[in-house]
Amino acid sequence: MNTFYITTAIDYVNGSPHLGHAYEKVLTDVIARFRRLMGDRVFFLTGVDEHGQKVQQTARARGIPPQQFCDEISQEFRDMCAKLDISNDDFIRTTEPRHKKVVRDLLQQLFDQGEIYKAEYKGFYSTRQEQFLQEKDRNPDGTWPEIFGEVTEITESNYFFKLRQYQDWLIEHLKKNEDFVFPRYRQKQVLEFLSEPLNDLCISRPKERLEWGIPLPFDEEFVTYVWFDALVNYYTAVVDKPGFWPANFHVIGKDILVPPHAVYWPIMLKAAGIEPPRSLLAHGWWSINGSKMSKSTGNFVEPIAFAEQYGVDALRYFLIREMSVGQDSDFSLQQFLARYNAELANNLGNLVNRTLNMTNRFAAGVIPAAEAPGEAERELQTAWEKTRDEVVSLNEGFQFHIALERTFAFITATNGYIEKRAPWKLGKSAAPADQALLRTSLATMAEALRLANALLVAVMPGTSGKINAVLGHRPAAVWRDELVWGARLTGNKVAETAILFPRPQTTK
Ligand code: ME8
Repeated sequence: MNTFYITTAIDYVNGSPHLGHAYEKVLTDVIARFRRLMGDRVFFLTGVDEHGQKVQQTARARGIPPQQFCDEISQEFRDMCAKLDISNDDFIRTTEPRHKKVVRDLLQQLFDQGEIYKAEYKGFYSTRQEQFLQEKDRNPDGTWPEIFGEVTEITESNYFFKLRQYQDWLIEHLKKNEDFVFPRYRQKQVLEFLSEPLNDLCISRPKERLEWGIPLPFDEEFVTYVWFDALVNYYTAVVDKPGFWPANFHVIGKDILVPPHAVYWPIMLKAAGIEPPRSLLAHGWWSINGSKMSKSTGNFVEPIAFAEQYGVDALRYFLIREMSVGQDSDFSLQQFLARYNAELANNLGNLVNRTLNMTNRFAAGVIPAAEAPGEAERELQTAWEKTRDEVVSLNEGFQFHIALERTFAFITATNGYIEKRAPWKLGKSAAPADQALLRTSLATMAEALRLANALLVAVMPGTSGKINAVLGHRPAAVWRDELVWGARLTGNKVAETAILFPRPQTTK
C-alpha cells in the first residue's frame, strides 16, 4: 500500500481564520480524501504557527499571556477544521513540547556540524513595528514612512544558517526533479530566485527583543526566528511514524513558496541529512469582490459563519469549483449564489428529488431493475464511463475544477435522459412495453445518480453521504468498484424526500 503524507501551511494565530485559510484546508482535504479513495495510506497534517513577534505583541495588547492567547485562537482554527469537515489526522501547534524538542535537536545537530555561525547583523530598525527594515521600505525621497515611527540603525549579534553552500545542490535537485513544484511554471520562479547568490539565513532573535519563541539549545539568550521553527513542523509530526517522510506534498499559498518552502526548507533538510519533501503545491490567492481581503474594510469572509449560513458543502464546492489550483480567484456572494442555485440546487438537487419522487410515485419507493435498456440507456452509460475515467485522471493532476465541471455535465446529461424518457408519461400507460421502460428509466436514473454521487464524495462528503442514505445505498469498500455501472440499487427502498440545498435566505 502506498503511503501519502500531505500537509497544509500552519497558520499564524495573530488573527482569526479567514477564507484563504479555509480554502487551503479544503483543497488539501479533497486531495487527502481522493488519495484515500485511491487506496493510499494517508497522513494529513494541519496546524498553527504560534511563535513570533506579532503574537507576542497582540497578546500583550490584550493583557494576557501569549500562551493563553494562542490557546484561544488555535481553538478557532481547530473549530474551523471540524466545521468544514476537514479529515486531518493530526493538528500540530508549534508551542507543543514534541515540536520544540525536534527543533532544538535539529538546531543542535546543525550547530555541531558547523552549519550555524554567529555574526553581527546591522540594519535599520523600527521600534514601533519591531522589525528590521530594508532599503525598499523607504519613501521615494529616502525618508522612512510614518508607520515605522522612530527608525534607528542598530547592530545586533545573531545566528546564521549557511544557505549559500547548498545553492548549487538545490539547483541540481530542481533540474532533476521537474515535478518538485506544482504548477510547473512556478518551478521557474524558484530557479530565477536561485540565479542570484543566496544570503545566509538569519535564524535567531535576541531574547530581550523576542521572548516568544524556542530558545536555541546552544545559546539560551536567543530564540529561533520564524522559518526555522515553522517549517520543521512537517517533520515533527511524523518523526515517530515510520514510512511517511519525505512528505508527498506541502500545500501552501504562492506567497510562501519562494524562498521559504522551495529554498530554505530543502536546504535545511539537506544539511541535516534528511530527504527533502517530494513536492510542493502552491495555490493562488482569493480576493473578495475584486479586492484584497481586509478585516478593517469589511471585505472579509468568516468561513465558519458562512458555512453555517449557506452549508458546509456548498462552500467546499464553490471553493474547489471556482479556483483552478495555482491561479488566483475572486470570491463574490453573487457568483457563489449563481453556482449554488444553478449547479447544486437545480441540477444536482433536482436529480435527487426527481429520482425519489418518481420512484415513490411509480414503484412504491422501491428501485426496480432495468429490464429493457435501449439506446438512451446505453448512451448514458457510455457518457458515464468517459466521465469517470476523465474525472479520475483530472483529480490525479489536481484539476479538480474541471473534474467537477465534467461530473456536473454528467448530471445534466442524466437530467436530459429523464426528460427524454419522460417517466411521468410512461406512468400513464398500462401497455407492458411502457411499464417495462418506466421501470428501466427509474433504475437508470437512480444508478446514474449513485455513480455521479460517488465522484462527489471527496468534495462534498456530507452531501454525498446523505444522497447514499436516501437511496438506501451503502458504498462499496473499494472506491473503484463503486464506480462501475451496474444494478447496485435494485430493490432498495428510497426515502420520501431529501433536503440537500435549501434556497439561501438572503442575497445580502
Ligand atoms: O504564512 N488566499 O501563515 P498565514 C489564499 N505561518 N490563501 C491565502 C490567503 C488568500 N487570500 N491568505 C493567506 C503563514 N493564505 C505561515 C506559514 S508554514 C510552515 C508557515 C494562505 O496564516 C497562505 O498562502 O499568513 C498560507 O499558505 C496560509 O494561508 C497561511 O497563511
